[in-house]
Amino acid sequence: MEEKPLSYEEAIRRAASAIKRFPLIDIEGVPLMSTIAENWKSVSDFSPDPSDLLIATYPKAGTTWTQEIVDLLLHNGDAELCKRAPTAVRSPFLEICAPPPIPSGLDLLEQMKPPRVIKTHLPIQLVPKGFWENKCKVIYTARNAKDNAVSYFHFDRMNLTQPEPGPWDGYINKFMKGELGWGSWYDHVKGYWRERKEKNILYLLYEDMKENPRKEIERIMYYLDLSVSEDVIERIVQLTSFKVMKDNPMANYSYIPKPVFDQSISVFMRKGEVGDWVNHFTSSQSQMFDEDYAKQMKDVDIPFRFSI
Ligand code: PPS
Repeated sequence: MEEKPLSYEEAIRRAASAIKRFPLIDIEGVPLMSTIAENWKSVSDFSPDPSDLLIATYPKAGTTWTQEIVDLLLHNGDAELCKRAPTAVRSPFLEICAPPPIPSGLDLLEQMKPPRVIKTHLPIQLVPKGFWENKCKVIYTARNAKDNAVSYFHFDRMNLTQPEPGPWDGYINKFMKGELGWGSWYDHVKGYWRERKEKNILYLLYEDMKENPRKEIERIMYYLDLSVSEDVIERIVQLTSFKVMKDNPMANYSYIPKPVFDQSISVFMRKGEVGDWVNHFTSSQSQMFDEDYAKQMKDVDIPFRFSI
């Protein structure tokens, strides 16, 4: 008798005992989870179809939110259809590799027919060349550095595949030095910003999405050459609000078992706010961060906002 393929959730449950806090390994100057680094060649050789869409972000910048908006736009706001599978299956994470039987991002992509929506946290210089050669559309979402660091800190506490975050004070330093998984936030946001015009990248800011979701959803719609009605846009605004996504089991990562994401430590859909950093940075930490930020960002003018 033929065995039924494992569901994604069940595969993760079966691999849970092999999960650990994987160390980071340097790939071309960028620290990546060892499981990714060990499979780097197959990731780097990935050849997308020209119709594939890439959603690129630094971790915790609003990836899942952007993925949900795109899925709903592609399905004319059909909420039920967009609950057909968890985010990670609907829109696979290109470079992720985990112990078997968990399918890697590449495994999931292989089973799908283009056009596919693909997630990556890779900095622009590590994105497989095929995306540029095939002129794939790319949406980049960036979030202000302080909120991004806070969100990443809480995520690293509960994501038991990531290195121990250690105390917040030291974590800020690791963030500033680019020692966290996927490397420097500064290089990441600058890399995509500099190439956005030449490579036709739609560059979004989390703070703009929060302030005026309708406007940013429309920008995504135009970029994707889609046309949905006003009512559908309004529905997508509602369906992708923090509150609704937090309760959506296909978008809130509640399907990841506790040995991988221990959401009793911190939930994936934590706060979803702009400006939560004020509850974490002391005034001296904030000053030190601002001084370093001014140096690291002096050569670009990306309109980040730390409050709205
Ligand atoms: S990941 O693991 O890198 O894919 O995480 P990512 O999805 O990029 O980031 C998670 C943070 O985004 C918040 N989030 C949202 N904010 C506002 N509205 C919506 N709909 C939304 N969905 C996810 C999520 O709560 C995490 O931020 P924090 O600040 O930790 O709450």
